[in-house]
Amino acid sequence: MRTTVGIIGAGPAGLLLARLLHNAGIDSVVLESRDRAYVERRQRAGILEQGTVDVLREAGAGERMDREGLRHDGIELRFARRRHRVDFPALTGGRSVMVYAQTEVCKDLIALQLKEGGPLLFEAEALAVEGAGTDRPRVRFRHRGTEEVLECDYVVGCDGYWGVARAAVPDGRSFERTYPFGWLGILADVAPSHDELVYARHDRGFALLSMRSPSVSRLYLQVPADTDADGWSDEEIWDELERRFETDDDWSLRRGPITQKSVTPMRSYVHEPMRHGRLFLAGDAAHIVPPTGAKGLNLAVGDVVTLARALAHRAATGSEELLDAYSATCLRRVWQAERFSYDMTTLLHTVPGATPFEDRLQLARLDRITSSRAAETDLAEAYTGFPIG
Ligand code: RFL
Ligand code: PHB
Repeated sequence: MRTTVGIIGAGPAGLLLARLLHNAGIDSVVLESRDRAYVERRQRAGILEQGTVDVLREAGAGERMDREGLRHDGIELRFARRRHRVDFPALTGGRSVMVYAQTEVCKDLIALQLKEGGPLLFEAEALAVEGAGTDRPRVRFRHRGTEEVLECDYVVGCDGYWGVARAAVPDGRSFERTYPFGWLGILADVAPSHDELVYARHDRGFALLSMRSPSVSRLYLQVPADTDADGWSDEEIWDELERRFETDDDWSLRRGPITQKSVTPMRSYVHEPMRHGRLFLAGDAAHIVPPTGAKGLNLAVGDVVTLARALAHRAATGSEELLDAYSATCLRRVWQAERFSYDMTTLLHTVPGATPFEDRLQLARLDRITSSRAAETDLAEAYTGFPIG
């Protein structure tokens, strides 16, 4: 098998890259180790930045998103039983975000790829990237029990944190931080208890109220990193959420049947550089952020937009200038998102063993954000998104 761009992984990064390349007249093959149903059901991100929304529309993948996505003009910060709304358009000159789940973005992109794009092979597991430093990089993969080779001009590792592509970038350097807590996430068949996301800091730990649709809620609780989701009964989860979202007014939490629950560990990670020869890394394959800033999917989108532009420039002019700049261009935005995600995480989570002094500092940071327009604007700008490229 031969193609111009071999893409490993059919998460949002790989699928959107294939779509952007297709629109630019560049052929590609996507290899995905899981089956289609698994990829379409994996519960993950829920928030699209304005820039991501624009990219999906321009790529011709925004039709259902525009019909079913929910535009959000703000979030609520909740602490010390108080509520504070951050008004995005007022603080950022009109920017907002969209609630449209990653599962739906992936479903839309898969349908388009199968209808109009190049090959997308499910149950095709990449085993290794070979010859990344040569003109003829290859991906060795296993498809339904048979080992095969995909020969490419370029290979892009969009295979997430646990993928194989990163191992083929030698002499790299990685930067990592783990956190002593994770998120217990639930999906529940109940209308969201608030019309915008609520980020709550509480002495018992962080909680987040999000949603998937007007009738489906998505909620998270900070829990110790080694928590078993099945150790929490539905009633215990609702009781704990109620405590952490408590306010002095008459706000109340709606309960409903929980249809899914799982625990996500939290990690910050960056691999530099994001390229070796003709192998490029994009999305979670190169960097991870804790979910508190809602940045992971949006970072993946920024990477592949930058890469698709560079590959189109190479095809049109023969110049590798933009490909050479790819890693540095992406990393600048990546580190801004790392910084913001870290700040949001440490702002809102309680750390086991924190001193009373550290607790007070955390409340002072929240007080600052909710009383200074400059501090609040900084949060609103970062949340609604850093420019791509
Ligand atoms: P993905 O989505 O992990 O996709 C990688 C794909 O590669 C496949 N794969 C392989 N295929 C072939 N051969 C191999 N050897 C392979 N190894 C792996 C995998 O099966 C998979 O299909 O990476 P990608 O495309 O870079 O996308 C990144 C995003 O998925 C991720 O950053 C976000 O989900 C993070 N995230 C959030 N991001 C946001 O922007 N906003 C949010 O609100 C948000 N909330 C979240 C999140 C992530 C969460 N979890 C579960 C980590 C909330 C949670 C709870
Ligand atoms: C989600 O809806 O899954 C979600 C929203 C905001 C975040 C993280 C996750 O910061």
